[in-house]
Amino acid sequence: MSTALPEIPQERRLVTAVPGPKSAELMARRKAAVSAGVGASFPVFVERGSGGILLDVDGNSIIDLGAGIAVTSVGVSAPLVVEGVQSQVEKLTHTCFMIVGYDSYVQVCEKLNELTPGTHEKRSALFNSGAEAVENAIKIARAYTGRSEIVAVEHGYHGRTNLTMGLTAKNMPFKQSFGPFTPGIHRVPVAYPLRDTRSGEEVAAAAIRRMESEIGGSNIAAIIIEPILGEGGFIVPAPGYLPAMQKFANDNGIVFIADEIQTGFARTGAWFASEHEGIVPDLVTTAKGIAGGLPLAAVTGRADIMDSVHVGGLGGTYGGNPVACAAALGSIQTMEELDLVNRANEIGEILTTRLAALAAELDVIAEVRGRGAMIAVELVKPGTLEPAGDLAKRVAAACIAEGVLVLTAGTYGNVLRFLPPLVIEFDLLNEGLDVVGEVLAKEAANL
Ligand code: PLZ
Repeated sequence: MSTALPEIPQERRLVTAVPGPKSAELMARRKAAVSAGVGASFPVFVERGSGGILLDVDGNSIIDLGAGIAVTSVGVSAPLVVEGVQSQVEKLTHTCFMIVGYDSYVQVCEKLNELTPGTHEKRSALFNSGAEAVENAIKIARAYTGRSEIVAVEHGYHGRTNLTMGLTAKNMPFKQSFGPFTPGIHRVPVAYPLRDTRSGEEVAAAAIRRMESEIGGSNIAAIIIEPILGEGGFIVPAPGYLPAMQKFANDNGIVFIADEIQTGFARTGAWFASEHEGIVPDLVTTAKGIAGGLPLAAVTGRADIMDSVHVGGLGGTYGGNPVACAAALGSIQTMEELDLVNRANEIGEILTTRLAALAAELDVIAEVRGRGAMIAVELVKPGTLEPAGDLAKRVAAACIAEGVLVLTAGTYGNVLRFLPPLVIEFDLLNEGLDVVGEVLAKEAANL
């Protein structure tokens, strides 16, 4: 089935200022119709996309270095995702899987059980959003252990629902004025190499001392950690931290949950980021890259844990919707056929080489870090570790005006993060990085 739309050339091309007049008009309508509580990183509206390009409503071709926050790893409207969705939507839009089944739900679970770390027997359950997957992972861990307490880490991000806000570390904009949060959540240190010179093992030991003294290992149902902390600023915990935390969990009958919602599905140059440190989590949460832009999320894990919940305890009207499942199967097939795991590593090479060269010239870059196609630079006031959050914001705003979309992140808002679609052409990626380099040099000079 063909959409008959002309192909979008893979080139940066500006035909108006960005934002152009049509985007400006839509921004005005948005202001009158949409809650002010829903933010907008950029005042731009987009009509189409493909590969590494987003085409805005004014006809500008913008290089996409964000992939909708690590979602469209196979590109926006990837052919196999479009085909899968189109044929599915004609046949069956919904049954509610808890009422009567359809095979694509089972296929997605089979694929998740196969691809997530570890060869043990696994089960999966499907949901709509990352936050919902995290909520369910916590429900499952509590049911399995019969315990209540949950441990999350500093700089962690897990969502915007009440439980997941509680797990999320950063106050603004995620938690401010939305409390109180659910009880039973504790936060322990994470190894943040740039800002903490201790080894991964030392930070884990401090976290473990805290858990033992303040909570008691036997009261903890789950420890939840992102193997690379996404919204927190692409913090790669110092080596040894994750294995030590997992060992403590295993030794104490605690369910170890890896939140791979941002890091999963080929993004970091492995199917899952846990693999980089040989971690085999008890449960893994996934979303974002799983379905090429359709809303789908999952919890996958040890069969005995996943099956410990009473029948009917997990579900929801739309979880694992057939159209979203068809998109996931198209997205996963694309990743396999195009070997996007390997491509993420190639993209990572380009990103780290180019950004390291920039860091050698610009003393506002304190660190280049990340894995695969999940790379960031942390910006500081020169000669200090004082975060330069305004600079990151100004760079992102100036980049979009030049036709390059770059996202910010970080507890202090001072991180530029690069999450290009994994299908982006290397020339286009390099052109995007040329622009970022020029803009950063110019803005840093005005610090
Ligand atoms: N866990 C690790 O990265 C979503 C949030 C954007 P949802 N991250 C992007 C924003 O400002 O809301 C995320 C994540 C990790 C959970 C989530 C939550 O996933 O699909 O946004 O609910």
